[in-house]
Amino acid sequence: MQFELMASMMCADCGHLEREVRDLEAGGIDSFHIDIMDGRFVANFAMSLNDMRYIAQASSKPLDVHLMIEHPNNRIGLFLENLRPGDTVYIHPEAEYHPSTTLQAIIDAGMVPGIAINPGTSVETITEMLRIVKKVLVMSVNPGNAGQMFLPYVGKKITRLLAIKEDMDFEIYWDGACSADKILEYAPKGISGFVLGTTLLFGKGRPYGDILQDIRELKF
Ligand code: S6P
Ligand code: MG
Repeated sequence: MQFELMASMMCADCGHLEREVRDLEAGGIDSFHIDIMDGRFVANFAMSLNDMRYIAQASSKPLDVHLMIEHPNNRIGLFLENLRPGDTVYIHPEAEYHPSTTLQAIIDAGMVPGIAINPGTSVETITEMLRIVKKVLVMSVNPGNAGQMFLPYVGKKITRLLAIKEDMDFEIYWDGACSADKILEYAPKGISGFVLGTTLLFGKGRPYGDILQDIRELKF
């Protein structure tokens, strides 16, 4: 079964960020998920522009930048100028007056455009954006924190997105409380990748490579 695994770097040991990046890369992670928060769109501060820059330099793997900031268009250049073509940038349409303008800036810079959608955001309100994005990051927890419980009502929205993804040409990614049983259930249905945080990858007292190998060897 083909699917991508992304490491949620806000869950990593930030006192040893270089080692964390190295160990995750050696362990076979596909990309680094960077949660940028401004304390306004969400009531938390996670990673910063500097953390993102540092990880971009420390690794050759793609970055998956999840902007949980108000009005990302005001600052989008700061992020884009520090990324490589092919890195993904997700904005929250709920946080922007003109999300399609911001998405166009991401496309023009050569990055992969994505939207991250909150549990309470319906497919109807984002349908037009599905025509221009390549990736949809479905939040299965409310944004702002790691270590939360999966919100089961998000499952219905995932089913609806899976039904239209081929026609509208986008891929679906999972963010929040990702467990092995969710990968077993949703990878065969067509979810392209999963963000791994405290639920499955970090703070387990096991090498990342062993955990990632166990996930790759799940019996579908
Ligand atoms: C939440 C953020 C996520 C979390 C991730 C953590 O606002 O966007 O990327 O870091 O969900 O994973 P877990 O397994 O601790 O929920
Ligand atoms: Mg995230």
